[in-house]
Amino acid sequence: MQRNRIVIDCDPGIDDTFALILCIKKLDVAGIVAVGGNTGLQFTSRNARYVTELTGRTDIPVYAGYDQPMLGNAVRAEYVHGVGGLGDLDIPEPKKQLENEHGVDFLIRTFMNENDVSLVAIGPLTNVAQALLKEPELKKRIPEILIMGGAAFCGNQSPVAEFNIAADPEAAKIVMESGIPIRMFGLNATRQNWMGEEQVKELRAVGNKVADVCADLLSFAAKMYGHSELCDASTVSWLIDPAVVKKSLMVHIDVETKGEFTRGMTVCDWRKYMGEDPKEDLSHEKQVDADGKEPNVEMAMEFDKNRFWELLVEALKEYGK
Ligand SMILES: [Ca+2]
Repeated sequence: MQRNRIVIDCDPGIDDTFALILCIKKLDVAGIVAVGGNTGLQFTSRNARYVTELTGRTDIPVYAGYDQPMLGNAVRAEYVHGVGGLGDLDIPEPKKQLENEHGVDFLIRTFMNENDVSLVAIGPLTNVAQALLKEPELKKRIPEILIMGGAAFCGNQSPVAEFNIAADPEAAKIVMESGIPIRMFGLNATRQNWMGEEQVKELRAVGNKVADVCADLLSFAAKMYGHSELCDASTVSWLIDPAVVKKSLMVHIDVETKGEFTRGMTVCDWRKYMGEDPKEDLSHEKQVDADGKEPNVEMAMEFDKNRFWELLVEALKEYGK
C-alpha cells in the first residue's frame, strides 16, 4: 500500500537535504526527527530546521533525537559532508526552533496515535531503536520503515559495512529484528546513481533558491569525490515513485554486531536465490537455506537513475521561481 504521510528520521547531511526537499514537495511530512550521524546532532538538527525555512515549510515540526549511538563511540562522515553537514554552505542560523518534545517521544506519540504513516529512516537507526525499546507496542503500530542503509555486497565504512548501520549496529539489529515490514535501499542500489558536474548544471538551470542550494551541495560533493550517489534522495524516491526501483528481492538480513572485521555488516541470506540469476550467483546452483529464516527485508536491487533525476528536477521546478 502506498502511503503519502511520512515521518523522516535523518542526519542532514548533503543527501539528506535532497531527500527532505523531495519529500516536502511530494509527500505529506508529519515531522522531521534529527539524529547524530553524518555530523553531530547540533548540526543535523539545525540543518533540518534550515531546510524547512528554505522550502517555506516551517509548519513542519523538527525534533532532536539522540546524538550518540547506543554503544561505543560516534562515527561521523564529516569528510564527506563537511563539519556542519552541508558542504561549504554558509547557512544562516534558523529562526525556527526545535520542538521541546524529544524526537523519540514524538515517534512514539505519532505512531501510537496515527494510522497509515510511514517511517523513513535515512540516518543511523538510533532514534528508531530507542523508540522501539521505550514503547514495545510500537512495533505493531509502524506499518513500514523505508531505510537507507546496509549493502547487499560491499560496504563503505568498512569492506562490508555501510555507514548508517556501522554508526549504530545495535540499533540496526533492534530495528531489523522488530518484525516491522522493512524496505531497504542499500549501497548496491545507491551506487547505480552517479551524479556529478553535468547534473550541477541542470540544477542551476532550474533557477530557484531551493535548486541553487542543491546545485551548491552537489557541486561540493562532485569537487571532493567526482560525484555523489545522493543516497538518501534515491531512497525516498522509492516511496514517491515505486517504479524507480526496477527490481527488488525479499531477503533475510541479520546485522553483525560482534565481528572482528564485520561489525555493522548487513548479512544478507542469498542462498534461496542461487541458481536463479547469474548476476547474484557465482555458483549457479541452488543452496540449502539451513537456517530457514523468513525474509524480513525487501531490498532494492535495480535503480532507474534517469527516472529518479526527472522526479528530482520536477520537484525542484515545483518550488517556483
Ligand atoms: Ca543520511
